[in-house]
Amino acid sequence: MSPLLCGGRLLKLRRTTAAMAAQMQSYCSSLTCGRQKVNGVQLYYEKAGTGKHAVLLIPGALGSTKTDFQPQLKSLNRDLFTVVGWDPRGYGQSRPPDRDFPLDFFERDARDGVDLMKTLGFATFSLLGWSDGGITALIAAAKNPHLINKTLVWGSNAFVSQKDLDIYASVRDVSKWSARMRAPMEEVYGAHVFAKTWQAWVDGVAQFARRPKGNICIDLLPLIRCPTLIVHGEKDPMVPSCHPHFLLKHIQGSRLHLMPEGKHNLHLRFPEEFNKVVEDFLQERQQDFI
Ligand code: TYC
Repeated sequence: MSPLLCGGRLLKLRRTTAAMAAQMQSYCSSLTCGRQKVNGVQLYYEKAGTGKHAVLLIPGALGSTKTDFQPQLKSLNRDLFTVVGWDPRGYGQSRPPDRDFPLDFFERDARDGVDLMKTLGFATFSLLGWSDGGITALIAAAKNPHLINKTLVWGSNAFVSQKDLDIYASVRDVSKWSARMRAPMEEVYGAHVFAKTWQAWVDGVAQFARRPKGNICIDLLPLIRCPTLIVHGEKDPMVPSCHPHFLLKHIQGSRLHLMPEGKHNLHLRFPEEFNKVVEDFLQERQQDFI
């Protein structure tokens, strides 16, 4: 092998490494993470992009920005949006405190999320909430109409029925889950804390079934005034399709977008399709949303 060829290879290698470093730098320079004290707790968050339109991502039960939203933080348009993912109190890296589930835990998460965004300096913003995070988003939108531009929820419900109770009971014992399903949560919490906190969550949401109509946030739905998109996976085994249809009926001017192949985690399984739905919805002019 001639020294020239060898040198050429070296140069190419150096260039590739430099290009990768530049790419990494641009990814990291617009992705920051930190902790912010809000309502007496330190909340962990990650922020991507520098766009004018601020967006808060709200994770599902026991979820966190790391487990639930990496494809969104990585790929949603960074020139158009500033995307903030956070770990609600007691979840992910917002521990301590240990998580508990009093009857007002969704309201508490809604207040924390809104106050986090205010503390980070955003005057108005949109909400993207998955599953439990969608419930939190609906409550936050209803209670803060002057702050929230748009709301998008998926895999969410406004009440708990007997059918939901049966599904909760079937997933309460995490030792019956597949190792693949448990792994991301066990990595965050450790096996023991995960199992215990998940059972506490199941018992926490089951409390709503004792209320009239299994009410979580039914009364708040008519107060939502911002454009609202409900996304649902037609193959979601956790959240029966009566739930998105109920939200559609009770949220004024809302729309339903069905993903035929989507299950509960449709945004992780089909990130490109999902992110496109999000970007199109967030960019729509308010007056075009009917
Ligand atoms: N709401 C849960 C979440 O936030 C998902 C879930 C729904 C779990 C129904 C169990 O029976 C269930 N990820």
